[in-house]
Amino acid sequence: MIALDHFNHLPRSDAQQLVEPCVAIPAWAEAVVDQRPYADHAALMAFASQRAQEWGEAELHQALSAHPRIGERPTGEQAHAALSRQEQAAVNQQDASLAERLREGNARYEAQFGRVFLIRAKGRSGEEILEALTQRLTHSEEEEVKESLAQLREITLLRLAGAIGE
Ligand code: 2AL
Repeated sequence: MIALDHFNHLPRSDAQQLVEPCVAIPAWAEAVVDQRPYADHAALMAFASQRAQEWGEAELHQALSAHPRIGERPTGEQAHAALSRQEQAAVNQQDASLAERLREGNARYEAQFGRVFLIRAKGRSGEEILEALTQRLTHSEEEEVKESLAQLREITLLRLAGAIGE
């Protein structure tokens, strides 16, 4: 985590490297970097959130490349892989029944909506995630795009707040 004042003064490419793992939407990361300097942390978060409100279905598809399935913790060294592992820390990997139900749920979701099930995992247990997945299978496509984008915004802003402090 670096301080906002430090972020404000980083060379553009360094600032970009810091923000990129928050979400695989380059236009958003560029906008957040180019809006520097921020007067305070709240201004950073407000701008980042405002730009995230502009996302639609195209951005959702773009972003999913950096979000592995729930239950499939990435082993890679990339910054977003490490973040994803931390976010899924409360999903019990020793529970074989949970792992199987998540695998089945993910497969049903992907068959229905044609993309990976996305949820802000931080602070949620595996059972809570499974419950949300089951409920979301009852959604229409339109409701589900809206819900997935809301979850993507939460993940992104949590990652940003974890990367850049007060
Ligand atoms: C993720 C992820 O990588 N982090 C998170 O909160 N959720 N993935 C997902 N498919 O929902």
